[in-house]
Formats: sequence, C-alpha cells, structure tokens
Amino acid sequence: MASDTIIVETHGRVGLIRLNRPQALNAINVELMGALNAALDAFEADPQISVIVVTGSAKAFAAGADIKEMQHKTYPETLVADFIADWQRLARVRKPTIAAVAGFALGGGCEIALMCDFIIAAETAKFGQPEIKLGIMPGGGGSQRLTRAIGKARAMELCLTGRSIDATEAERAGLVARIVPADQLEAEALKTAAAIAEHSLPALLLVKEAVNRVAETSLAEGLLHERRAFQSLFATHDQKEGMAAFAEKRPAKFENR
Ligand code: CO8
Repeated sequence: MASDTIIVETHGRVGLIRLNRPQALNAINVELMGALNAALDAFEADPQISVIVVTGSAKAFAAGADIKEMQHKTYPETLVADFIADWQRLARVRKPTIAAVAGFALGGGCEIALMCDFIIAAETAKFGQPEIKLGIMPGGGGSQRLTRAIGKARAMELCLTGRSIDATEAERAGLVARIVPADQLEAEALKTAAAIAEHSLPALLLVKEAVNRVAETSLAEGLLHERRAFQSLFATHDQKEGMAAFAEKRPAKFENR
C-alpha cells in the first residue's frame, strides 16, 4: 500500500520504519497501520534484512491511536469489523525488532513500542496509557504486555490514572532497555540493530522465540523448549563457524545472516 504515513529505509541488513504523521504526532490511523503491516511483511520476507527498527519523530514516537478517526465508531461497528484485531502484526514478526522512542509514546504508541523486542529511549521519551481519560481502556496490549514488562502494581497505576512516565522512570521500571541522548537515538538504535544483524539469523530467531515463550508457558516447558532450540542450532553451519572462529581467535563469518 503506497502511503506517506510511514517512511521506509534500509541500512545494510537493518530495515527502518519511521512513523510519519507529523500533523497528528504520529497518531495511528487505519492507513498508517496498513502501511506499517505491509512494510513489516516486506522486511520479514526480505532475505537481505535481519533486524527491524521502528521509530517516530523527535516530538512523538506515536501519541496513540487516532482519536478523531475512532471518535464516532459504534460498538457494533468495532465488533463486526473486529477493529484493531490486525494491529498486532508487529508482535508476530519473527526477526528481531527494536523500538527507538523519542517524545510521546502514549496509548497505542506505547503499545506499538511494547510489541517490539526491546525499547531504546531518548531522554525525551514519555510513556503512558492515557485511554482511561478518554473513557476507554488500552486495546493493543497495554493491560497485558505492559503488565508483563513492568509488573502489576506499576501497570495498574499507569492504566488506572493515565499518568505518563519519563525515560528515567521507564528504565527503572524495566520498560526500556537503555536511555540515550535524544540526538543520538537513531544512530544508537541502528548501531545496536547492525550489531545484532551480524549474528546468525537462525540463532537470533530461536533466541527470540525462546524468550517470548516466557509469557506463554510454564518454566519446565520453557526450559525444554529452550534446550531443544539450543540443540537444533548444532545442525547449522553457523554453529561450526562460530565455535571454530573462537578457537582460531578470529571474527566469525556467519553464512545465514
Ligand atoms: N489522535 C488524533 N490526533 C492527535 C492525537 C491522537 N491520539 N494526539 C495528538 N493529536 C493531534 C492533536 O489533535 C493536534 O492536532 P491539531 O493541531 O489539528 O489540533 C496535533 O496532534 C498536536 O497535538 P497537541 O496540540 O495536543 O500537542 P501537545 O504537545 O499540546 O500535546 C499530547 C501532546 C499530550 C500527546 C496530546 O496531543 C494528547 O494528549 N494526545 C492524545 C494522547 C492519547 O490520549 N492517546 C491515546 C489514544 S487512544 C489509543 O491509543 C487506543 C489504542 C488502541 C490500540 C492500538 C494498538 C496499536
């Protein structure tokens, strides 16, 4: 779908998607979400791409779903169309994903960041689930992924009050992996993504699957899944190469990147 609501770039093996509705602080509407999903499909299918970065502008990652677009929807309409059911594509991407967040990441914006594997935040980032102030509630994982990320007490407080937290509080809560100066956000995210993309892609995909099992399964099942995935990597050339390179004191040259 051709749309100017996102900008898509490639940087070596890293695919970058920039949310781009500056007039609405990157509020997520149907057009933007369609374009984002299409870009994710394309990067997922592209063998030249190993890691995906999602970012916004200096002022806003995304200030939520587009309130003006949703304003007049009725309950039967949302139910019959299963409104926002297809807004979770990002969470199903198999390749590693990083959210690079500056400015507002509110409501659906916070939820999109949470759908990524981890968040790198600028000092200016602000996270929150302000839906309660609109008479609604989080709908894209704010009550679920946020709770898993920062625990019940903190998530409950944020969802019930609608209060925003800054980057420091978000880092302390475990919501963000790292805070960087605002003018270095994109460079740092791309650098981190490029470093990840150097690794063996089969190993990256299995790491991601195994970590994500935590939310879906018991410890015993998760440990079994991890062990079987670990064992399966001994079938790859990259395991032979990675271990040979260590023994020979040279950088590894992975073939499945
Ligand atoms: N929807 C539509 N337009 C928006 C949104 C939004 N969420 N946020 C900002 N805008 C628009 C404003 O209306 C304004 O437009 P205009 O210039 O035409 O009046 C423009 O962006 C700039 O915004 P402000 O003038 O308000 O900028 P400020 O710097 O004064 O304030 C804020 C910034 C605090 C971020 C403020 O804009 C705000 O509170 N925005 C709404 C935040 C919010 O409530 N978000 C939650 C929305 S509901 C939701 O996300 C449901 C999620 C469903 C699941 C999604 C899964 C991915």
